Amino acid sequence: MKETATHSLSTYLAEEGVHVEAALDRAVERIEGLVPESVAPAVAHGVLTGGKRLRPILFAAAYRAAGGQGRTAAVYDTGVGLELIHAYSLMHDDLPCMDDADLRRGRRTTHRLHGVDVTVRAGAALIPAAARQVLMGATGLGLAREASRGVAEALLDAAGASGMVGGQALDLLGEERLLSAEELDELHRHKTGALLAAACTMGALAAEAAAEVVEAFRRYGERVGLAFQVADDILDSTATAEQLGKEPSDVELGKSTYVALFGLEEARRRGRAL
Ligand code: GRG
Repeated sequence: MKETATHSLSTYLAEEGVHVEAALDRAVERIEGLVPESVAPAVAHGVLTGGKRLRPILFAAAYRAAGGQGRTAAVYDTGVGLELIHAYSLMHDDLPCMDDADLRRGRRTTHRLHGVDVTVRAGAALIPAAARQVLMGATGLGLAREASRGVAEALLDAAGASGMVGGQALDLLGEERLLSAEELDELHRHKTGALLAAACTMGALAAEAAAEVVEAFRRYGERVGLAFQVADDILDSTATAEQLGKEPSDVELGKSTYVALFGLEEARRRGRAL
């Protein structure tokens, strides 16, 4: 039973992933035409080199579950706005002034290949490009201007100081100090959870679902976001750099993790409960 569920999940992710990659190719081609030639290769590297593509897949799943009937290409053109923000956040998170990482998704990080200056610019260019991407995708879904704007606002709120950027600031301030459970939840609700929750909220908004349905999707996304972070911490403490495709690990960076705080078994229990 377990194997069947795992198998069907990986098949589902692979099938949805094909649509994500196609939409990202379209998005990157558009962005490459807007940024200086010197920055374009770093944009392509940061966005197109792998990743699970969870956020646009969650967006599409929420959109359909909330009754959305738009064309698949337009659904993913909208959803990859989330992935553009995610990509910039990873490119900047890996910079020497933050995690100073060599390896991401099993490959050299964007700044190690293209340089710090270019990577800062490429990441920054992705932020307005993501907002444009959502507005364009939502128009393709047939949404009126006001509804499209609502979907884009949900992304920008989740990406900004009241969401992911705020969480990253808490993370940087909390380095080398063991955070309390409340502080750790607060950090991850923003840093990782905000974008995952936004994927679900945006899907329901794009499907023009009723306000209470949108709220239910938001709450679901928030729990998925925290569960995701607990799982990420468990992997961080149990897998090798090679298996993770990431170096340095959070433990090596001296960051607080759910495993450091609760131990492996309790972290697993909390992840399952979420
Ligand atoms: C300077 C304060 C300040 C903010 C800048 C850099 C930044 C904004 C935010 C960083 C946010 C960050 C790195 C969040 C990490 C979230 C996370 C768990 C990433 C891993 O996600 P996966 O597993 O990655 O979905 P893949 O590789 O599958 O795409």
